[in-house]
Amino acid sequence: MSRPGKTKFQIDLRRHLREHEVDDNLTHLICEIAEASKYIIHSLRTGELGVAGTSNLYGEQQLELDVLADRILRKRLDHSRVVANMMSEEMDEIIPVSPDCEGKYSVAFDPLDGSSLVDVNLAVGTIVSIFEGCDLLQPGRNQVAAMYILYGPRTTLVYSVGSGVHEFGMNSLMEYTLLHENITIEPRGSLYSPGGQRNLYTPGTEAFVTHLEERGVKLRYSGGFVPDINQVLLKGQGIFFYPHLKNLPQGKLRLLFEVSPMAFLIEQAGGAASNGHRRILDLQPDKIHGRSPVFIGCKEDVRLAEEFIRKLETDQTSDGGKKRQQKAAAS
Ligand code: AFP
Repeated sequence: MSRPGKTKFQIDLRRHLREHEVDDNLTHLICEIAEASKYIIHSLRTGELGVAGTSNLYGEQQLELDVLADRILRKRLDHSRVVANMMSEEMDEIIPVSPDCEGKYSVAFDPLDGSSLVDVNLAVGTIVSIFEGCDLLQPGRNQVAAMYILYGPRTTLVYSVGSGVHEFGMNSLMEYTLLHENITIEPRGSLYSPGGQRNLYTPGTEAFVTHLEERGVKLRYSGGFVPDINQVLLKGQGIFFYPHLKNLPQGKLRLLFEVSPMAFLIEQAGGAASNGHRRILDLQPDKIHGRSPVFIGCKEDVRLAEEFIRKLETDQTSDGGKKRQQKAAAS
C-alpha cells in the first residue's frame, strides 16, 4: 500500500485498521485491547511477583499477574460498548456483556499466556480471538480477527482481520506503529518448537521429531506459546507443536483462546495448523475450555507431521497397523 510522505513507522494501529477498511466497531475493539496491554505491561514491569491473596506493603491485596491481566482486559471489554460476550482462561463460564448481538463482537482471550515464565523473566503474551455476534463456540475459520501482544525485550502486537498478518512495535510514547506488513511463512522450515515431554510422545510424533533431527532442523523452544509462535512468524519459517501425549490425548493447549487464534494468524501468513489429523480452523469446539493437539507453522512440515501420524498411529486400527505390530513382536 502506497503512503506518500509517511514511513511505515508512522503508521499506527488505528490508521492501519482504517486503511484496511475494518468495521468501526471492530477497529475500536482491537484498539481497546491494545490500550489494555499498556496496563498489563505496567503490571509486568512493576508488579510484585506475589501470589494471589497476599498483600503489598500498602496493605493492597496482591493478585497473580494473570488474574490482574484478566481483570484489566475484562474491564476494558466491559466498557467498550462493542462486546456481546467474553470468556478467558481465568473464567469458568462465558460472561455476557450485552444482550444484543447486532454490530457487536464476542471475544475469547488468554490474558497472560505463559504466566509461570514471568518469575524467570521469559517472554509472555496475551492471545485474543474475535467472532462477530454472540456465539463463541464456532469453528476458528469464522473468526473475524485474531491478535496477540508479546511482552518480550520489545512489546509487539500482531493482528489479522483476514487480509494478511501484520506486526506493530510499541514506541517510546507507548503507541503501536507498523513494523512488518503481510508477513509470510516458507513452505518448509529449519527450526522446531516441540512442546510436552518427549517420553510421552506417541509413535507418529516421535518419528516426526526423529525425521526433523535427521534433517538438521534446530530445536528452539521457550515454553511460551506466544514467543514460540512469534519466532515462527517473524523468522518466516519453522514448526511449533504441542502434540497429543500418551497421558494427554487432547494435548495441553486450549482450542478457543490459544490454538484457534494462532491458527488463524499462521494461515493468514501462508502456513498451516492441524491437530495431527484435521485443520484446526475446521474444528467445532464443544466446550469453552476444550483442548487440542496442535502442529502449526510451515505448511509442508505440518503435512509431514500428519503423514507420520497417519502411517504410524491411525493405521493401528487397520490391518496394516496390526500386521506391523505382529511383525515387530515376532522379531
Ligand atoms: P503456563 O501458562 O501454565 O505457563 O503454560 C504455558 C503454556 O500454556 C504455553 O504458553 C506453552 O506453549 C505451554 O504451556 C508449555 O507447556 P510445557 O511447559 O508443558 O512445555
